Amino acid sequence: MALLGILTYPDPRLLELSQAVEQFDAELHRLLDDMAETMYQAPGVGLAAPQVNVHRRLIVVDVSEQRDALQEFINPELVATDGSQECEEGCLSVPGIYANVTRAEHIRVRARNRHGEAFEHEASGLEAVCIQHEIDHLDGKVFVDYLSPLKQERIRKKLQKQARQSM
Ligand code: GNR
Ligand code: NI
Repeated sequence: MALLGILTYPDPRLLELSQAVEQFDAELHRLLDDMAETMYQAPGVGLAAPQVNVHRRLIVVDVSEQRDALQEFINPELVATDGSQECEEGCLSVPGIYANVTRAEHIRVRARNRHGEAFEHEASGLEAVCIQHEIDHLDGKVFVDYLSPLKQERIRKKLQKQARQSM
């Protein structure tokens, strides 16, 4: 297994639209394993492939206390949503920034597992927030996009400055 590098906002590669996974092969399994290791090491509750510069539609999620309930979703799609909730979100690609975002409270996701088998899964609360946050990454979107233009500009400047100082 290997730790993968995580892209940082406002890297333009985070804006790319990810493409569907078509091959459920050993290379995919290695990527999923490496993404899980990277998520646990960070630590984060989810990770989407484009954050590690792989522009394919796969995400890993673990919102459990014990960090022992890994979920993998390949080509995930929201097939139903209900209600709304506000949650303070963070993102491994937007380090040190936290802001409230409103999303659906309950969701139903359709996806494939690592063997290519289709399944559906229902989620609520933080798990639902996390899955919506990860699917956004697949569409080139980060939580900062939901904030006011002024807040977006402040975050962009702050992270650009940090990136310069770490060179
Ligand atoms: O680790 C993460 N925590 C988090 C907290 C609130 C809402 C969403 C998240 S996802 C984030 C990991 C990440 O950046 N995934 O893309
Ligand atoms: Ni994120």
